Amino acid sequence: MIPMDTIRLLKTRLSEQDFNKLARIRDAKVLDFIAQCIELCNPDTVFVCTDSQEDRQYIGQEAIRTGEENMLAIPGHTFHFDGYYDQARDRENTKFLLLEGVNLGPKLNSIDKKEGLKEINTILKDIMKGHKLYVLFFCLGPCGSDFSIPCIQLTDSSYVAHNEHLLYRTGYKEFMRLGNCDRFFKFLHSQGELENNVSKCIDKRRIYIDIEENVVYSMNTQYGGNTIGLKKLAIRLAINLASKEGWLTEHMFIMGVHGPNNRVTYFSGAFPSLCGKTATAMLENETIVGDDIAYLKKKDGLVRAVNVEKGVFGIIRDVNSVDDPLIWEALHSPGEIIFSNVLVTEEGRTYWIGKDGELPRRGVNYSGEWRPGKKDARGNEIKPSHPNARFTLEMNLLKNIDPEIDNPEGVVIEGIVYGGRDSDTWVPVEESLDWVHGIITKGACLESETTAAALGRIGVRRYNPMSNLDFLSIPIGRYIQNNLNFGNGLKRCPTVFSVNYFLKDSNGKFLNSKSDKKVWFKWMELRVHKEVEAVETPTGLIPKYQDLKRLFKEVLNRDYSEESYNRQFALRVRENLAKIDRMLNIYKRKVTGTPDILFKVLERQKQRLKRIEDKR
Ligand code: SPV
Ligand code: MN
Repeated sequence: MIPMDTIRLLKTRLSEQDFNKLARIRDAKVLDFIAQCIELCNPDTVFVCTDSQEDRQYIGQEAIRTGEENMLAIPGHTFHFDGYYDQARDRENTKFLLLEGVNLGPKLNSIDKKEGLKEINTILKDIMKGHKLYVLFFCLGPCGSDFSIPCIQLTDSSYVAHNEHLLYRTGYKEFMRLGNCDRFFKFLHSQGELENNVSKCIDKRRIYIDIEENVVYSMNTQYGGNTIGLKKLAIRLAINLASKEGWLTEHMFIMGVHGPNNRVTYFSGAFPSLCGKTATAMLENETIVGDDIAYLKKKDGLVRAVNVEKGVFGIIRDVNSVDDPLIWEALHSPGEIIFSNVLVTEEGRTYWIGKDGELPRRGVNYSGEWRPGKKDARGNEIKPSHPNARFTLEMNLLKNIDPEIDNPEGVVIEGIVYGGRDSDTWVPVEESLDWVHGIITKGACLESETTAAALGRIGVRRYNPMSNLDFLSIPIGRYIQNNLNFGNGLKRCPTVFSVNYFLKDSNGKFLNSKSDKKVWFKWMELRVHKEVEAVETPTGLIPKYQDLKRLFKEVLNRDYSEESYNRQFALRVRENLAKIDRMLNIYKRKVTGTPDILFKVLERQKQRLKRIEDKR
């Protein structure tokens, strides 16, 4: 039964047409949530978006009408700017609303639920005055799949709504089909007061997550990572839900690696932001299922995974015609694409750091009018585009889209890869000794030198287990244990690997070129099927020189010298020992509920490394 108050409120605040659209969803919880949000945020008007092409087009038109997006020269392309201080995920103001007595451990940011709700209710009061509220329904994962989670997004930003239409499957019909179901996520977003079309009250930027109620509130921000509910807000809710239900939500791409005789082997891979995750999922001659978030479930003794998205919100920096030919082509062809925080010229062309061609002599970017050499208030140069500038597109604009992307059963995952930005410790590619060794020494010990994707200092080594630290909504120890347990009882357990694209020599020069990763993936594909041998080292199994020499020739038509191999694959004993000490320190002191096995596996690896050190 839907309470009369809810009906009454919706009837007074919505047009007849929009009310009728909502009324077809006969779910009291859905309607109550919408009614409460309308009452609190007080928008001028409400638009209810169904799955129809017409409604979808309306959202795109709204983004232009409101000025949140503007058109570029290529048909279908638009651009958007976030505020100068709103260019990345805001870790500090992203918090879990926790009931008294609930503790997620010291590394996870939280606030007492009562206090937090009071704070955001004050901020949200009347926040949508003068704005239109868009009510949107989506589905995380393919519709009609048991992987999938229906979601409601309420936002007063047509830019956020437009992004979500490119990134997610629409879910209005899914909500109608499911009727009264308890298992859905809710997102409320307001960009707040605007000045020159960007959120003005950055000091009141908050992203508060309620894992009991499966709802996330986001306000006074526009940057996608803070606002696109189904992306990094949903991942936090899904990690908690997966933990309760016995599956995994991972910050992972999914790709098909093409082996001999037309064999396709699916890999998933976790990399912190700006460490080559999208570039890997987009490798030439391979196929992409997803580039950011995967749900993994065990079915009939196999690991199956779906991409929860259908589009890419990718980093545009350094996208160029040589390293990223497929993205490059899409970005230069007509089609619905949103560019955020790039440089735009008078002629409606775009430019970003690392793009082919000449730097324009003037343009507009997230800092306003821009010319080369422009400085910020502290005297630092403002680059033409922000390092975290992005593009949003639907994956059907990409030529390498994998045919299984919408398979409701997902794809079978046979390899899992962990990679971070590491200048001096890990070798370029390495297989773990077994599942537990892989989850612990590669996944749980993932570190990365910081980048521009989150606010804060750049270039500092940060611990980031499974590249999921920013999104964990359960204690880290439990999350590691869930990953360990996931390997139990499988008929075919995925092989766990690490990669490192960022190894440097003592002069700070990269030891690998960007294209080398193509070879590492072909090698891993062969290893999954045990078709090449490997060399055992104290940290795992590395390629044999002869196999890489052959693969470099076959894949890249390049000679690969033994000298390069020796430099790249040398065991860095001191650095590996130092890393183990850093990890032991974190897991002993800063993590609650670390599984005992983690200490044992790391101690054993330490002993193996020490024996080598003693011999040297
Ligand atoms: C990431 O930073 O990992 C992204 C972009 O995928 S964001 O949406 O900001 O999280
Ligand atoms: Mn991501």
